[in-house]
Amino acid sequence: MSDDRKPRIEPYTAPAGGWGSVKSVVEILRREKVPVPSTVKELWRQNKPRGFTCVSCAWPQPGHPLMFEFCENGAKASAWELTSLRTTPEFFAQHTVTELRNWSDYELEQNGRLTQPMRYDRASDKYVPVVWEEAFREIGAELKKLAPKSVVFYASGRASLETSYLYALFARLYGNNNLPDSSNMCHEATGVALRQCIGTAVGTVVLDDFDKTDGIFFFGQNAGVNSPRMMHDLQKAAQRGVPIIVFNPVRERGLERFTNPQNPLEMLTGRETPLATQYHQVKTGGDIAAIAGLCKTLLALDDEALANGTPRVLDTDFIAAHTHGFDAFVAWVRAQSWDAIEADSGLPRAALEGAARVYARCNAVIGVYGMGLTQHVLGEYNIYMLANLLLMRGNIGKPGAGICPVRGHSNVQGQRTVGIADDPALVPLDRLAEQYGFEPPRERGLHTVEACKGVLDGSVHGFIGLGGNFLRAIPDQERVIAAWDKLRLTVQIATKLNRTHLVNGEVAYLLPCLGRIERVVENGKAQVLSTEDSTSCIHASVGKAEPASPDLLSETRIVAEMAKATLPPNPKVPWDTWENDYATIRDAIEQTYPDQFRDYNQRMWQPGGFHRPNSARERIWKTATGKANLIAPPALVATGFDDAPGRFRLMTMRSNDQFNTTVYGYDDRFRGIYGTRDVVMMHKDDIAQLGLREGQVVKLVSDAGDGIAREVGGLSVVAFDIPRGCIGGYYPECNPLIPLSHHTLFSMLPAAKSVPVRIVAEATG
Ligand SMILES: Nc1nc2c(c(=O)[nH]1)N[C@H]1C(S)=C(S)[C@@H](COP(=O)(O)OP(=O)(O)OC[C@H]3O[C@@H](n4cnc5c(=O)[nH]c(N)nc54)[C@H](O)[C@@H]3O)O[C@H]1N2
Ligand SMILES: Nc1nc2c(c(=O)[nH]1)N[C@H]1C(S)=C(S)[C@@H](COP(=O)(O)OP(=O)(O)OC[C@H]3O[C@@H](n4cnc5c(=O)[nH]c(N)nc54)[C@H](O)[C@@H]3O)O[C@H]1N2
Ligand SMILES: [Mo]
Repeated sequence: MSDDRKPRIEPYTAPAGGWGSVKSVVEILRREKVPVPSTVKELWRQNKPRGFTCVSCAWPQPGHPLMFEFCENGAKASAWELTSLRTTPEFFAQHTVTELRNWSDYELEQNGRLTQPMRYDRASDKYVPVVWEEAFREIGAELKKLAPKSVVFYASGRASLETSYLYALFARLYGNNNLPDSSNMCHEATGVALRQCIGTAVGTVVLDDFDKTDGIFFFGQNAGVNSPRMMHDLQKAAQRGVPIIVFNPVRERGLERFTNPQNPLEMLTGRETPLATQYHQVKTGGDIAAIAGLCKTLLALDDEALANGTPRVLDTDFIAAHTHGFDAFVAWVRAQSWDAIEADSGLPRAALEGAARVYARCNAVIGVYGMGLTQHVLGEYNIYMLANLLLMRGNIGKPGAGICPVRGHSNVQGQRTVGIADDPALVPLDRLAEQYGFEPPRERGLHTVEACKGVLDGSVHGFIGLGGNFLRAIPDQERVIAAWDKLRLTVQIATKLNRTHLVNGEVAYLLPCLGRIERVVENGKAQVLSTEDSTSCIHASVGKAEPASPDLLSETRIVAEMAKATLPPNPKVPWDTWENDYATIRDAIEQTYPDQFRDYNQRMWQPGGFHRPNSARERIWKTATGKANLIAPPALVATGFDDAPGRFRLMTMRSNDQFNTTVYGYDDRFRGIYGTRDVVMMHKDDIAQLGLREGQVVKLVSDAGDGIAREVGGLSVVAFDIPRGCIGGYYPECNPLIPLSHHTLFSMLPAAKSVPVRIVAEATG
């Protein structure tokens, strides 16, 4: 496995997509030992009406899909789930949990799908098989003994709307709002910031807007890797001559040029579409300054237009009718000097003026963003700034324009829609109270960072994980792991073994579930699930593949059974009906959210799904002021710490060969890094200045100044095209370097894209 890897650094010259993509898919099909014909049959059904929603990213399904509506990374994610490899009770009999902790993330998951419910036996330090009934009985008995406020119900963003609704209801009936989710590490800043400035928690763009836009501004999102189906929409736009302006510290190949692997002519002729018309390598954490430069230029162009009597550059009608805080924001922009903007963005004034001129020429602009904006201490202000830029020219609430956060997990947005939220203000508690005849908890629950703190201070006693790899995804993981075995109860619902399952509470269960591609039959009837994508479209997802093992249960049934074993009977909460007929769960969801889910059971079959109402799209602003708010930031730099000699801004990145903590392989093809993830990417002048050389082994040491020692060693120095003072390392390997306290100001989202570190040469060099 990992042993025969030969690390190699070599620039990648090909476009994103193309033959490299095909090769990479063939490689994973081989490694997962999947029968190719049946896998191709499944891939054919991916993202189609009556097919299944891809388990990888949350990019929408078009109403008229391509023949194969999937991408390289979607195919990898499907192969990962359809694998013929199995992690059986025999496997667990052969390995102690302590021994498995020495396996890499790759090796653990590469071992294949879990097949049977398992219970951790502390005496032998092994997982032993258990029957489902007994597992549910003991979990229920344990939960009844624990204080409800001390139990955490975590969700990774993959489980369906149906399962998520039941899960959130279970937590509330049990007695808490402790519903942290992967969104707390991802786009929570989006929810908080967009509610403040435009009065919705989600983006305003739908797929159709990409056909109508005449400018795309792209901040900190790596579409070629993390939402590759979006490349088709970007390619179409580029071919129409739409300018695509990118702000990213790193030159991501997927944003530069693309060959569509599904277009035979392009593949055979090697034709590629250039994508970014301008590429600005902003400093990590420099987007507030960069956008301030764009806004400052717009004001200057508008001043000129006023003086010359030519058409205004600002959309003054929109600003007057729809916005609040415009004058204060303008005063702030005018007060920022070009010197400061250039220094803090790392971009020359002329480059920012050039980008702003393109923006001023476009009638309808989409602002796209991802983790490059959210995962900073001033993450919410990054988003306010992008919204400010869009609002200056009325680019929200008109065709072809809007703000487009690209969500992460395939149903992460949907989980929040149906109640997975630590903030009860986001949930119609009164309606739940009436529907189910109980008094829901009204106080805030724990989000991810607080849940970790609760484990550290001993106030959390139980943890249920609906998917995910919590202990690998969080910051400061070594500290949290060290406290984890004080928990009384840990329950993990999962498809594959990961590191989180190897750190257990006193009573610990590993419950294997069906994946989304697999057939779900309940009460003799095939069941359907549904999900919500990045553009708020909700569609059915039909799994048809043969389950990985006859002993797997659906996530929906697992949640319902745990709830039944824990809660007193309540005739208004029909768990039995729900787990036997998922359409009745959708009826319950519709009853809780009648405006959002009208005719749910019918409309989810519409090709492309049905769109949830979005007030900002209609220029109705559900904010405190009743208007769209322009909000000025407190600083030009989003990092939340000062630069200092020897201190670097570390951004933790995803490779092209992973899905979050799932490592598919060790090649980051587009970045030219092969066979290893143990690297630190640095500007060549920084390497020289520190007296290091390429290939030298170093360690990164936390420079958070909080007195806690954190380091990650064994990293080879790679010379990389990245701004000076900024360095890159991989997530999750670098997570031990992120202090739990290093998070956004309002949403407590770990600031994984600018972490203060120092670089220290290791003796072995
Ligand atoms: N194949 C695959 N698909 C995925 C995932 C995966 O791991 N693999 N993960 C899923 C999930 S949960 C999520 S949230 C999304 C994540 O998808 P993205 O939002 O694309 O997340 P990242 O790759 O972490 O970082 C995005 C980009 O931000 C840039 N960046 C870093 N710092 C800054 C900065 O300060 N400013 C700017 N402008 N850019 C910056 C990085 O160079 C990188 O290109 O993808 C989802 N889809
Ligand atoms: N340093 C750093 N840290 C980060 C980030 C970063 O950019 N940098 N990104 C953050 C982001 S955006 C996110 S979303 C989080 C991700 O955090 P999580 O969502 O917790 O992690 P994943 O890696 O997506 O979870 C992978 C596991 O999910 C399980 N799984 C897969 N499919 C299914 C299924 O269908 N059902 C069930 N029940 N289980 C399943 C498998 O067991 C697999 O091992 O990490 C965050 N952490
Ligand atoms: Mo995410």
